[in-house]
Amino acid sequence: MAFTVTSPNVVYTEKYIESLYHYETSEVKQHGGKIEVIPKKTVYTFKTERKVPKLGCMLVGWGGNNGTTLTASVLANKLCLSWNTKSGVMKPNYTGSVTQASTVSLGTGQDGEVFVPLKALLPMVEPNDIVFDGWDINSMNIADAMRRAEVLDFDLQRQLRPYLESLKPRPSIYCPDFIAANQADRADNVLKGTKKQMVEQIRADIRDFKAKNQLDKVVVLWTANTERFCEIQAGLNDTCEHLLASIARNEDEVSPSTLFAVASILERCSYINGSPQNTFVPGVVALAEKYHTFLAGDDFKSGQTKIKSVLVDFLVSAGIKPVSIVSYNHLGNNDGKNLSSAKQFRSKEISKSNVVDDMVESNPILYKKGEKPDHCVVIKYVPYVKDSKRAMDEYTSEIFMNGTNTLVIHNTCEDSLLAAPIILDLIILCEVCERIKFQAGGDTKFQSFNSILSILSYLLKAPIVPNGTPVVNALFRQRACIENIFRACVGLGPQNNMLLEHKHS
Ligand code: NAI
Ligand code: DG6
Repeated sequence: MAFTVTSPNVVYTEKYIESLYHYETSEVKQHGGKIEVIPKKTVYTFKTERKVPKLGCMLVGWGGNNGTTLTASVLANKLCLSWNTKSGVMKPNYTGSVTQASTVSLGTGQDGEVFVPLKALLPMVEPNDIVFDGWDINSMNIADAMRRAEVLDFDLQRQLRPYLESLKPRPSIYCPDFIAANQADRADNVLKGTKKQMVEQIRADIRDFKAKNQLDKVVVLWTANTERFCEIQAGLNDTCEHLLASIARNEDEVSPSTLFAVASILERCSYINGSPQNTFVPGVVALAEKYHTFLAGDDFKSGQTKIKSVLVDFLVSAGIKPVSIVSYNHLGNNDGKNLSSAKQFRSKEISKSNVVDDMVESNPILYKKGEKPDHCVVIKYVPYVKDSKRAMDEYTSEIFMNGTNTLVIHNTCEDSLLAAPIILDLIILCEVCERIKFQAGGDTKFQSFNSILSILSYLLKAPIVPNGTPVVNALFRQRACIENIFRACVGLGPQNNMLLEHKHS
């Protein structure tokens, strides 16, 4: 599926793909009720390293449903296993991964439009080559934890067991106050000592993993329990100096996830937050900027929210006005158990609730300034359904001549089978971004993307963005951002869907 671009603006050297790219945007000025638009062009040079590194990923919460499902599924793919079910023999795949299972159009050839996998746009790490490791406050090995998750078919588990039995999560940082009290009985694999000592241990773990597996790079990703929000206070976590001093003083309000982020940054590893809590306090962001490492978060966008970020975009951009969105869901896995506690539910409620803001604000014809649809999010813990989450959504909209339209969606799915390919995409896309450098306009030096890697927003419910950057939640705008930036890296213009070449008479 490899392709080359033939253009005076693109050079393939042994080490890099270099492209000269004309970025077109517009500056908008508003004065006295008038809007003036000034088209702008900036010349960018992109330089992407071609060598794909040997990549390791360390999962915080490795023994959970997501961690075990991902590790086991990648292994099943790598070993090309097949397994029996009541519906027949199954084979592993990467369905649900935007890098592995979705395509992009390169243009039209003699036989029509040519599509390649998104992963073919730039050299990317193959999922089967990623080495996994991680931490968990629970000591269960990955084979037993996979069984506890009850996500994968028994015959597949049986075949994977010999490979997974020897994988044991490293002891982790446990501060009971940050996750639900109902998680206490899992905590039998915890680090002792001060917060500073624990950060040092996590750093040592990263170095140990890297050395033992001869890895070029490690990405660290939080897929552990949702924590409560931590407080942001001047002197505590508002600057990197204050945050490091707070860790040295063993301050209670520094959360385990923040400690993991700090350890990762200090080891120059990108850190991804798959849960909703506010790990990225200002001190963490400042530290990442200081050490030029990437941060991405918050909270995997897997099911109900992904649909919301398509449906509301469709409605609002069709000139229809959603006025009430009610999102109810129940699930019976350990994530649901943790979220049955008020403070942890509140973190999730916040990340699930802001996802339509940009779409609503984009349409002042439908919404007055500050007006929002009613938006209610409910999560209930029902142990019997285990990982098979049920999500029920009701969208009520105002239509033509004050009519009403109500859409109801019922979505049943194993939560971890939605999340695992998203985790994979986050890791793979984050890594390729580490190899992209660019020079804009008259810049003399090449630079990396901003430490807050907003290009990964597509995969995240509440994307964090650099200060002053618009937050985009609309799913296809987010996907277009990934595709068009990667196209720019190989000297191709953005996908504009104009098809002008077919509109001549
Ligand atoms: P899980 O509860 O099965 O796994 C979490 C694991 O983290 C558990 O094994 C637990 O022992 C461990 N853990 C808790 N605190 C820890 C710490 N400080 N250090 C290391 N390990 C720790 O949950 P699941 O289903 O795997 O989800 C993981 C996270 O991903 C949750 O926060 C969830 O809200 C989030 N998420 C999941 C989505 C999905 O579709 N599955 C989508 C969006 C977010
Ligand atoms: C219940 O909402 C539990 C959560 O962890 C979700 O499963 C997860 O955040 C996925 O949410 P969504 O909205 O993307 O389906």
